[in-house]
Amino acid sequence: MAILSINIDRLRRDIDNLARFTRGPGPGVTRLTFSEEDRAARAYLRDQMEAIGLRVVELPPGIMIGRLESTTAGGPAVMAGSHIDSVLQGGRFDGIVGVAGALEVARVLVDNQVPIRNPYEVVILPEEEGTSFGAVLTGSKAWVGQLTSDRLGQMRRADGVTYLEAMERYGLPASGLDAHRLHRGRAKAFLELHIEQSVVLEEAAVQIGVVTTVTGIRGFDATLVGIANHAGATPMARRRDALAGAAQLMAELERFTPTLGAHTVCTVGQIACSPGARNVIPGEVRLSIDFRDIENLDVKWAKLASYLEEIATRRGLKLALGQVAGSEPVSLAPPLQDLLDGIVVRRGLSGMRMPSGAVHDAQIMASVTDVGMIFVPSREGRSHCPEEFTAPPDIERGANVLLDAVLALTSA
Ligand code: HGY
Ligand code: MN
Ligand code: MN
Repeated sequence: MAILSINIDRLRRDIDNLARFTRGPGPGVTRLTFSEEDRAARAYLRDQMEAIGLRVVELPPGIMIGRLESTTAGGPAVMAGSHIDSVLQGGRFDGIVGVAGALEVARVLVDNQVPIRNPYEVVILPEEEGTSFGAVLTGSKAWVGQLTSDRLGQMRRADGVTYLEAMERYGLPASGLDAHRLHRGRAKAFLELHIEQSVVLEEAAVQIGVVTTVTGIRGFDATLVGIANHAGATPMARRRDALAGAAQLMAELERFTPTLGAHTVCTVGQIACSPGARNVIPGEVRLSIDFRDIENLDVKWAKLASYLEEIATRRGLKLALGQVAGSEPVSLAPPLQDLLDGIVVRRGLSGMRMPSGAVHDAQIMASVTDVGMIFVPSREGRSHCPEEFTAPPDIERGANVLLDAVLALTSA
């Protein structure tokens, strides 16, 4: 059979159309799990998948699957996909390139009546970013059974609604969670095409990244407690200022983290100060801490945490650290890395193997099947912001690598 290729115009149209499902006002894309914008994006994807004859289902915990049946004997499904939820005021490409890419691959299979031995499934995963319910990778974790129904019943959005309640309001019964769990054996492989979200490919002028390892992550809520007091009447030497302590803690965290390793990163992305008044010394500050590395997370975090405790104690503040999320670093399947490398060479592209500093549902799917990830360059490494951009020719190359991988896995 002649070499097949994806149609970048169709793929770009999907990316543009999906970018319209965003909560305004504000720049970039804000699409939260089980929101009206999420519902509209899913309806769009359902229409696109049904239009080419895929059978579409939605399952608890909010997974959407478009399935193309095997033309021969059947067997476990070859899955490709990613997520459609976003961070607050994020970009148009994160997650979407993998979903739209997987959909475009299905169109190529259908248009060309490609015989496939294994069924092919486009998989759309919910709440990857953790924007609504506070923990990354929630949908994939719940699907493979790493998060229980009880836990989903405790995870709350800012308005107090739990994941389970939001899912039921969306129309998916909580009682179906166990029955629809993804067990080993149901998938032959899971492939995720994704933007790189860093500068490595661009700076090396390489077209395709073949992911070797996906970083591990720990998410913490930190609370720093001091003493609220009068801003005018309390001398500087007698203060227990929680916000000034938080400022020192953040500065030290930035200084200390690189001493732990080349791949160690740590971010405070949210901060809330109480009572938050101009003339009151802050009595309590809450911070989010996102800590990542590709190895030895617990040992490194223990060092950092004890240093943070030391700073708090020196200032007479109490520091409480509660873990809200965590995933281990995962090495992706070597045979799929080899397969992707071979495709890159056969297509005449430049490629390199690389770790991922972002987390991905792929690392959770790796607990039940072989996983491969394809990266395409991000302009200036920008992501999780409205400026996120990947050029169409880069997306086209990545989607063609995905296509060839699906062809290889469904026919082998
Ligand atoms: O936070 C992450 O690494 C991912 O983009 N959800
Ligand atoms: Mn993201
Ligand atoms: Mn993503």
